[in-house]
Parts: sequence; structure tokens; C-alpha cells
Amino acid sequence: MRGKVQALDKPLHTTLHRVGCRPEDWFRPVIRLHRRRWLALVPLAAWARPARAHAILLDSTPAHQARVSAGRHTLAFRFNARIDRARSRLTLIRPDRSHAVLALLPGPDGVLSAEVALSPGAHTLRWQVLAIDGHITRGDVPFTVAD
Ligand SMILES: [Cu+2]
Repeated sequence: MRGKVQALDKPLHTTLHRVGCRPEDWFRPVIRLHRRRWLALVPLAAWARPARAHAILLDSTPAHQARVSAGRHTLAFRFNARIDRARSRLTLIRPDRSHAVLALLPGPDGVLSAEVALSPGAHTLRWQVLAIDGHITRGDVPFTVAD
């Protein structure tokens, strides 16, 4: 990012040298150039943001407030960014409030999945992930296992 900003500064200096010394000559072009330079930075900023973003949950199985049947399930949490799997975890909070940190299955970047046997009652899946930008995000997905 820094390299690209410096590259954008170069044409401004080159143009300043070419315009000359009379203030009325170079004052207007400079303002115009500054405006153009800021406009040029807008797409760069838009492009840079997603690559640096911390992880946001895009969707999950089970979904928020879903109702699922009892038995074995593959849980999956999909995020908008690449995540550090070794420093991310899924915790199942059972109806009796006991916590179980789930073993993660291998899978694509940005997806955390685990297999678990579910018995009836209100559950919560707590996800905590470390994104490649170094930021930790977390959240809860409550769901119900039907009788
Ligand atoms: Cu972040």
C-alpha cells in the first residue's frame, strides 16, 4: 500500500516542476491534481480493505436459531476471510451449560467444521477465530435440537 501511494505522488511533483513559478499558474492545477490523487486512492482503499478484514461469519450449519434433529451432525462455519485454524475454535455449549471444545475437521480456508453427536435441548455454538490480519472475532449461534 505504501509503495503505491508513493508512486501516485510522483506525477504530482513532475507536473509542479513543469507548470512554472507564477503562483496563478500552478495554484489551480495543484488543487485539481490533489483532488484527482484522492480519487485515485479510493479504489485502492476499497481493494485493500477486504484483504485485511478480520473474519465475519457469513453463514453456518446449523443456522442462527435453527431447529435440527438429534443425532450426528457436521457443523460448518463459513467466514469472509482466511483464518488461522490452529488459533481458532468451536465450542459447543450443551443444555446443561457444559462446554466442549470441538475437534476441527480439515477443510478449505475460511471454513471451520466439526462433527458432533447432538441430544435434544437448547444449544449454542461459540466460534472464535483469528483472521490473517491478526484480529480475533467471536460470536454465538444458538440452536435447538428437537426431541
Ligand atoms: Cu481485523
